[in-house]
Amino acid sequence: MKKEFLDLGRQPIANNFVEKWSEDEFWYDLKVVFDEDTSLVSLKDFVKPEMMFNENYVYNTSQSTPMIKHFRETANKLSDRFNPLTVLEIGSNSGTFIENFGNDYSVCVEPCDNFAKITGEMGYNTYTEFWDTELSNKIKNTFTEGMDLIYAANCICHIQDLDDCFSAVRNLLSDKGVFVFEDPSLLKMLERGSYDQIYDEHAHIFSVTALDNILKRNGLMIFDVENLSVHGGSNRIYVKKPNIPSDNTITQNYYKNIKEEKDFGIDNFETYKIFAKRVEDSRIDLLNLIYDIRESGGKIISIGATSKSTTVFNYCGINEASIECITDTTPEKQNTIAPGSHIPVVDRDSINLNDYTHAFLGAWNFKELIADKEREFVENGGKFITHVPKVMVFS
Ligand code: JHZ
Repeated sequence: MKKEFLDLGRQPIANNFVEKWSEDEFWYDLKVVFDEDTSLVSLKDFVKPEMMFNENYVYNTSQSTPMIKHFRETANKLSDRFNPLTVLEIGSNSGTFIENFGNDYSVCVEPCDNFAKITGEMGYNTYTEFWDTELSNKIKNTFTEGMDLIYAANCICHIQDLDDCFSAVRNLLSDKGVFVFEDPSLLKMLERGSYDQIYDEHAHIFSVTALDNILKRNGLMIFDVENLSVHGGSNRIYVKKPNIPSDNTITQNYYKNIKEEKDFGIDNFETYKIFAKRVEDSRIDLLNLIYDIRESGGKIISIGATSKSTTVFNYCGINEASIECITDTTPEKQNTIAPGSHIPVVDRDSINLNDYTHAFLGAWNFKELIADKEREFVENGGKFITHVPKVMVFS
């Protein structure tokens, strides 16, 4: 039984950064539901995957130095712990994880042609397709023993049909195989009020509790959970087939996470109603703050043209009249307009930050890094704005 608790209004495709406005910009209703049976939080209406993940997809993990380090460390950790011979990555993007493994026994799955081309050129066997049972069967024709490690980062929560996704994983895991995936944490989102984790690509926001329920019904079990700081708080979930001999007994971390979520009320619809009220308050606070800054002659810029900021700007009705432009380090996002809000996106090096009094952190998850890079802005009296965990100004 799915119950709606949040309406974030009409929204465009979160990563559809285009050069100029077009009349056929796509809009959909961004509403969020809670499933009483599994405790899964999902979008009420999904956007067709091909509309989001195609040859124009702009989010590139190689553009983020902290994420390159994150994936190198993750690859080393998983190699040391599981010593996999065969590795498959679902949603391999520009190859920042898989490049840490040799290409003889590694497979990439990536539906966005622009990124599939990159890992293909790096010598990895790349399937330019969406992950599903059919593809899993196809790969099994070549890798008959199955894969020792199936990994995915910020990808499984993009997959709308989780039952098909997990049975495809089960089908392709070798006997000693592990499935490891990481996505933003629902608990962290609820604690931090970071409603901007919700956008078209995130078909679901995962709790360990909901994953536990859905994996179990697909013949898989969680044996470990790690809490990560990336992307504003993520969980890394370790999964295997039950009854398969393995050194991986269920860890205390698994029980700790389930208990923390239970204590927070992750399985209780009331929790989501409280969150929805907080989101509404956040919107009012942000609009009031922007109004006050503009009234007193301030000028606002935004840093990081993120998927998250697409949700914030369109939910709050923020446009160029309030925030003059957005800077982003990704070349493909520069000299475009942001989805829906149409705020221009520019190269950081093309503007003087000191021309602005305030900088909104669209990439609040990189707050420390950005504050460190932009010390001069603060020294000259500049201030940052964030809405996480609440709307505030700081320097
Ligand atoms: P960042 C992406 O969301 C999309 P986004 C995706 N759907 C997903 O699931 C999540 O990640 C987890 C720029 N930047 O990582 C680079 C600067 O300009 O928060 C990026 O464009 N200056 C896969 O889009 C953006 O900000 C900087 O100093 O919300 C950050 O995007 C830094 C550090 C970043 O993900």
